[in-house]
Amino acid sequence: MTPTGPDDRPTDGLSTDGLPTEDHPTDDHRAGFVGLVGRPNAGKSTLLNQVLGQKLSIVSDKPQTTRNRIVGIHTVPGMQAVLVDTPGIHAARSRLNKAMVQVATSAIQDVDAVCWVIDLVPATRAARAGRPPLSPAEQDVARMIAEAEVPHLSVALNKADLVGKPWILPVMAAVQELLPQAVIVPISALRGEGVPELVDTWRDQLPAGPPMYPADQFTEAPERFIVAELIREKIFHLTQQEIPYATAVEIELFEEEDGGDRSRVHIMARIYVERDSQKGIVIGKGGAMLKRIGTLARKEIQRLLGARVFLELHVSVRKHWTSSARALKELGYE
Ligand SMILES: Nc1nc2c(ncn2[C@@H]2O[C@H](COP(=O)(O)OP(=O)(O)OP(=O)(O)O)[C@@H](O)[C@H]2O)c(=O)[nH]1
Ligand SMILES: [Mg+2]
Repeated sequence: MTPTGPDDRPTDGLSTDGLPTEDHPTDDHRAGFVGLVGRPNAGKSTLLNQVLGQKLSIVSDKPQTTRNRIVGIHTVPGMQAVLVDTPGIHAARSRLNKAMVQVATSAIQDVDAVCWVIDLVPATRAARAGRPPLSPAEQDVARMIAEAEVPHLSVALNKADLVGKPWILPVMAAVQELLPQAVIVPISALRGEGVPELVDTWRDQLPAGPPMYPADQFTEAPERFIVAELIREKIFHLTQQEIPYATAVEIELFEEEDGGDRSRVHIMARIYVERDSQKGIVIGKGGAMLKRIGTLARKEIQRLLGARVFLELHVSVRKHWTSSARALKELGYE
């Protein structure tokens, strides 16, 4: 006998004929966008890379490393979480920095769930000293999130590997007080601890729906963009003071040789700085600095492309590019 009455309707999302009903999808596959936001240097890009299990977004120990919205696609059975890495939220003065913060604030509006990444190191240090764990700058981020009325919120208390466990509790309490709806997860984005729990939280928060990207696609970012970023990362690692912040990288040539079978890729990139003195530093004595940047970048680009890479770097001065609307547009920042 087949059940037909309203009371014995199957509850597994299937109609009696086994086809999906409109309000009960056949499976509970989840798909949607998770925006990673927070202060500069909190570990957002490290978290993105850890979840993807591969390097997509560049990372450095200097703040304001990420300048663009970078999409990483995490596909597992039952879920596709499209992670949106964003620049750190900070008090911005230059046109470049304002554009960066704009990227982050608009990402908050555009996603299904927000994950606020907090660096536990300064937060626990403040707690130990009897001060409020969240700095005024972190509280500004909380306010921004609260005002955006985001549908779902998780908070990743990051760098847990660097702090004493008992001191995480006052930070949790401070976050919970500001944002009672937040699901708080202590993690180490670097080592991966707590990250599966965080991903489970996202799964619960994302809407039901089919995947939006093919399962083998891990990003929306073009290869050229990632290549330019990898070069910029080496400049962040190898130079100091204002140099990283005065630098942009543009790919001028990206040519697959040998009939496009990817056995060798010829890349020409131009590094822009704002002043002659900066150009001298980036090139270095006898070209030594540029050579170091090139050697380190080439290794990672080869890994990314799975091909031998011939990398040519040039350095040019482009005065005041960080404040020029036209330059920012051309360099992909506005
Ligand atoms: N020990 C430790 N270091 C971490 C962890 N997560 C990130 N870091 C380090 O923190 C620094 C900043 O990491 P990023 O991932 O670049 O931070 P971000 O939030 O993307 O920074 P911006 O792009 O500048 O906004 C790097 O030196 C990372 O190696 C962690 O869990 N533990
Ligand atoms: Mg970053």
